[in-house]
Amino acid sequence: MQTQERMREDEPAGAVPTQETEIGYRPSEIEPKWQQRWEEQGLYRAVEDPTKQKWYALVMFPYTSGDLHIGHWYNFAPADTHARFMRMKGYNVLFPFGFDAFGLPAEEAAIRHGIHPFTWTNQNIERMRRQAKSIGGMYDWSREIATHLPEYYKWTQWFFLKFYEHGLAYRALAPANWCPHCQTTLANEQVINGTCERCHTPVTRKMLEQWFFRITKYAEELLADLETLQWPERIILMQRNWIGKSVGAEIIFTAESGDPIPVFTTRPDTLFGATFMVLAPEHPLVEKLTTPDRRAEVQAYIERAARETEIERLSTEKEKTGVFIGAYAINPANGRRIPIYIADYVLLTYGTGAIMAVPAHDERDWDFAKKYGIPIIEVIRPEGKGDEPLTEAYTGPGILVNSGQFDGMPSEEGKWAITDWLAARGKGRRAVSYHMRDWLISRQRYWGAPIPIVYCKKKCTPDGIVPVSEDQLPVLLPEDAEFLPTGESPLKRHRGFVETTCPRCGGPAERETDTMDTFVDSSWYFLRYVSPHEQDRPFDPEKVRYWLPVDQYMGGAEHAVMHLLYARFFTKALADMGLIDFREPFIRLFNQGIILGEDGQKMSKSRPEYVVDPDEYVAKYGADTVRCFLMFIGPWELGGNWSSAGIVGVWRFLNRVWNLVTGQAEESAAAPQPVTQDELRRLTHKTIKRVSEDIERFRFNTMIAALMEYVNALYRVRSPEVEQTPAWQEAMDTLLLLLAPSAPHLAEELWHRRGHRESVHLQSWPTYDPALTVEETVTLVIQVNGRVRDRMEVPANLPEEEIRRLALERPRVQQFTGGKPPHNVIVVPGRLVNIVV
Ligand code: ANZ
Ligand code: ZN
Repeated sequence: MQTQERMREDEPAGAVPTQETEIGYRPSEIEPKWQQRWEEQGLYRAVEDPTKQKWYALVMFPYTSGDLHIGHWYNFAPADTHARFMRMKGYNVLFPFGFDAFGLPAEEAAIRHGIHPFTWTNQNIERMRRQAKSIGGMYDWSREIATHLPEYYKWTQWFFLKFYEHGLAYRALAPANWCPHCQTTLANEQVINGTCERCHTPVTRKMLEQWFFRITKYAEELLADLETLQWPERIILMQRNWIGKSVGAEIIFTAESGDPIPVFTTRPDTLFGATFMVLAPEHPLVEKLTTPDRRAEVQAYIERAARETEIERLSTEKEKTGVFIGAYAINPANGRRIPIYIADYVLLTYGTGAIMAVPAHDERDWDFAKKYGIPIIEVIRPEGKGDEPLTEAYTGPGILVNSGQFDGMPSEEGKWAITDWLAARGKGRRAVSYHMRDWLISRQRYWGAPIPIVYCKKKCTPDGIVPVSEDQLPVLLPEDAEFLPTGESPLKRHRGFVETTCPRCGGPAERETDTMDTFVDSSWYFLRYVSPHEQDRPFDPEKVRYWLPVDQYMGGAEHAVMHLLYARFFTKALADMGLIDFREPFIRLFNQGIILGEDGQKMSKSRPEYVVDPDEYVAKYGADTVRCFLMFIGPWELGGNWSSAGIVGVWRFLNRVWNLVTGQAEESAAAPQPVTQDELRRLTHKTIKRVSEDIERFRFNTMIAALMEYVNALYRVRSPEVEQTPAWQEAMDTLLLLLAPSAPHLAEELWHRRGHRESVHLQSWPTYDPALTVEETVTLVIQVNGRVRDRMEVPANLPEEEIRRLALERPRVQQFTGGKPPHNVIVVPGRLVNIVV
């Protein structure tokens, strides 16, 4: 192979193809050949170069589930095309690849097949790497990372220690989302409509000592900086809603026992109408305030609520239930004595876990008050309403009534007047509340990075929590652990792992046995890529300064509020620690759509006949065809249906390119259309313009369509004479350059066959001459039976057939032909059309 290649490289540019070209387009031969050669030449290795503008393009690294499926391809192939384009545009492009390798599926597969998660994961990586290479992407494989390797998770643990040191990691007893099937806790973000995002089992709550990351500290900045991102509007909206900022007041009620009970409300204007209070069943004051006669009933209710799923608790359909705890509180506005209840519709984890209930102006409170016979006092009256009793809660704005000195004030003004009045008396303040909760990161499962904490038995720190010292990292995950799910971490039963000594006092200690949520691993992987082999630090700060932030991130919309929010939080936290000097990781984000099955339905394992295996198509048509077909299928953000007929069309197109460039195209039956060099150059330059603009805007489908039109036009004008012209030679080279990002192997092979020595992927993106791209038009005179009847303006290069069709369709012409088929139509290019009837 190599000697043959060298011979060909000695040929002059544009040389007549040699006998080797007789074999036709065979991707199965050229694709592996070029992949190997590119790798040997280190063609895609990214090196810092301060003289060049950098471009960090990133695809979301795949989870090591076993196979690269068509959805991965749909992310990776167009992303690669864009990255290649940027490189040809002169950017210094970093385009790395890696594997997200910890997590539950590995553990489940291990249990099912009796294979160790480590083995299972490594086998999958082998396989997926091979598949990823078959795409022909310009990945810099020297930078590959995998999150389950000690060399990687050492730094995940190091970041945990940094977070702990800076008060951003803490341990707390908290009601955790608990999936009874997966036997582990879940982050709020992993609970979808009250069910586990993995197995869809309804999630329950369990009080557990858990590790949290204090993401709420960044709630405001995470919200505000959304404005600076070039992200899909939909994702920004989802993050904004997830963070869920509410503006209102914190108001301090006082129990008769003297205990203050702060509440969060968005409606301080309704304070005079608060006729009862509700605490979350898990609220710490419940135990203290409940009177002995109410204790049994209260206890039973608490137990019932704990068994309820989130769905049941939040359901608006569900009848409101609650229990009076026997205690009363004082409304700070009017001194009124109001009863305290517990009810499951108040959540411990929002606001202060307690509410002032205003039945006249809140629907839930209304239902509750009706059911338990609690007074309803109207305090907001809409314009024009009299003092007749309410028939339902009025939740809109209005004028304050029954509100002492605030009567007559508009409710919006009343909100702040009442809050400021309370604040002056030490009974409240303006407050905001965020729906986002701190990120629960501990998992009671085996296959994750161990949390680097020990519990000192002598309690040499106040809480007995001692971080592992940095030089003891990584805390290795023992390979010989039993990993059956029991609800406790499998590491708990591994004595060799658990028993250790305290890094501080040297006394006996036990290790934390929970592992970290895999989203911790993926919150910083984009930093690791810039210096993946660093042994003594997570990354080289100089290289980070050069490459980061990521210029273009590309992946699925399913990560809207988990990965994308966590990575933003990590970035801000690291910036505050002085480790990096930017505060947003991903400047631009693109979410590709979904590839559906041939029948327009989602591909799923339950209908294997509709699941497309990309490997099969690569074997049949080559990666270039699969790449181009995926791009051609529809707008990238929308996706489309797989079509086995459609892919054949794209396969034919690439064959036409092959035959055209190698000179193997068959003579067409029709005579070639006459073309001047100028016209040919116009065609070429217009195509450059279209293709450039389309790739820039991720409009891959119209980009491929433009190339197809270009090839069709070239076929039409091709003749032995035209093929000798410089304009044709320009067209051939341009075609290959424009095709290089999309069909990298084919373009490379043909580029070399045309006698170029250097890789097509090292060439500059072609530029167009604007003067050649303006549309030229001519005015044609239309005659019917020799008499001028009409005129029309058409593009100068419009084919004769088109001119004929347009002329016959014109109403003026039809008047004179009576719509009858003409006897003859004569076209004099650039001048006139004569219709004979
Ligand atoms: C009194 C009030 C009167 C309220 C009224 C509303 C209407 P958002 O917009 O979601 O922030 N609330 C506060 N903490 C809660 C908790 N832990 N569980 C359940 N509900 C809670 O909602 C804020 C409102 O939700 C708060 O304002 C509070 O009810 C309730 F006419 O306070 B409001
Ligand atoms: Zn100790």
